[in-house]
Amino acid sequence: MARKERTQSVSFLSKPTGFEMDMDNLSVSSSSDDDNDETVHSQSGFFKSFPQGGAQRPLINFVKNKWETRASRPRSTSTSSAASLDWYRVPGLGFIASIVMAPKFRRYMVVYAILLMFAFTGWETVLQPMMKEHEDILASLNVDTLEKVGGWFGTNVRPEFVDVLPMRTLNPALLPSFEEKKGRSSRRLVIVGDVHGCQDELEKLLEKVSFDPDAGDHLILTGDMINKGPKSGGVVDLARGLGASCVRGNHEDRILLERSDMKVHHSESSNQEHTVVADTAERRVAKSLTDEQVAYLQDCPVILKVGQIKDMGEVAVVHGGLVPGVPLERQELSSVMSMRTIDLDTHVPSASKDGVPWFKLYNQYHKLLVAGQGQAGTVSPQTMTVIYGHDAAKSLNIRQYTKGLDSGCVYGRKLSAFVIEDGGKNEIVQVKCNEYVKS
Ligand SMILES: [Mn+2]
Repeated sequence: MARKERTQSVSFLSKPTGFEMDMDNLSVSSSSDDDNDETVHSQSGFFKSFPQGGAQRPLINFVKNKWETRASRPRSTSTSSAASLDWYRVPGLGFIASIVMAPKFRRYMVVYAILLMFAFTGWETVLQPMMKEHEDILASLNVDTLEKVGGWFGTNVRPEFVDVLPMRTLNPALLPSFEEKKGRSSRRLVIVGDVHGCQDELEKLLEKVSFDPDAGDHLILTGDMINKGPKSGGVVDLARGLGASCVRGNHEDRILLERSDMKVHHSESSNQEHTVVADTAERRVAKSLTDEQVAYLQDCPVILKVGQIKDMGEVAVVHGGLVPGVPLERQELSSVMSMRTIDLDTHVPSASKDGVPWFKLYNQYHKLLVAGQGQAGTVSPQTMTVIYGHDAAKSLNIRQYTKGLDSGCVYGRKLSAFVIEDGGKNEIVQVKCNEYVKS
């Protein structure tokens, strides 16, 4: 508005010809204000809407100097408002005032305020926590903190496990070759996440990748192939039939425990004092498995050492995860089957969903290792890529050194396969699943 007013006053001054001022009209234009500036030129007389109070003043009073940006509109000759207009006459201040009072400026201020608010909220809720977590992870891998907490996980004695196979190395003849070949890969590894008894979906997925053991394909299951879903026995039979490799998941562990528990109870059944154990869903699954199926599950190691894969380095398959910097031989087995998060002070893993995910520490550890900033001397400089399942909440989760494949098939989401071909080429293949369990 202020700018417009100025141009008006200029045009008024630059019209010396036909300059006839009707003093009466000038005096009745008292209603003129900011709002009917638009109507100025459409009205018969330009001076009609000229500010009030001019009637009693000599015309020379309307002549402006250039610096009087705002004073082109003397609203009233009364002393009170004349005094309030004085500040416009301070050089510079009038210019600033005209900017601040412009509606466009105020509109922009509102937009800027909203943008600023969004930026602040984003910083507070997303960026800052992310940076904090990253800093904490870096501090966690700093050797200086090792002494403070009295040693990290893996430096203490590992508990004994009975009836559990800790580790196995995959037959190297099954590994894809380092050289890429034309046409179909001569050897492929098809690694499938948590199946949980979803036999139909597993069959669909194998069909989708044209799985053929005779053509050099090998299937690896990342554990939790049984329980929850409808066909636990069927999945085990399918895996056995294909000569698939597997690792022990927390569900295999539980069902196998139920199974051996059942045996103990069975042998003690003559003892009348022993209470009858309730027929839980897990016990029903344990009962439903044949001895052959149980033998197959019993033979699944907790850690499957896959070997060297082009562009991936050393690869291992587990169900839950691995603690970085701890040799495979020293990993604690129940944690390997169940970990989701890790304590940043002590590096003790946990099945809890609350905390820093283990794979974040694991990836950062390897990045430092590769960058030559790791704890040289305490661990092998070799990297280890982990392919795992277990974490349906995080779903498919592919990172540089960790590949999470549990995409929640049994909850009606997807079953995922990580397919590695000759030359280290790899891809994810998925199929949709029926919902067997509400998540
Ligand atoms: Mn699991």
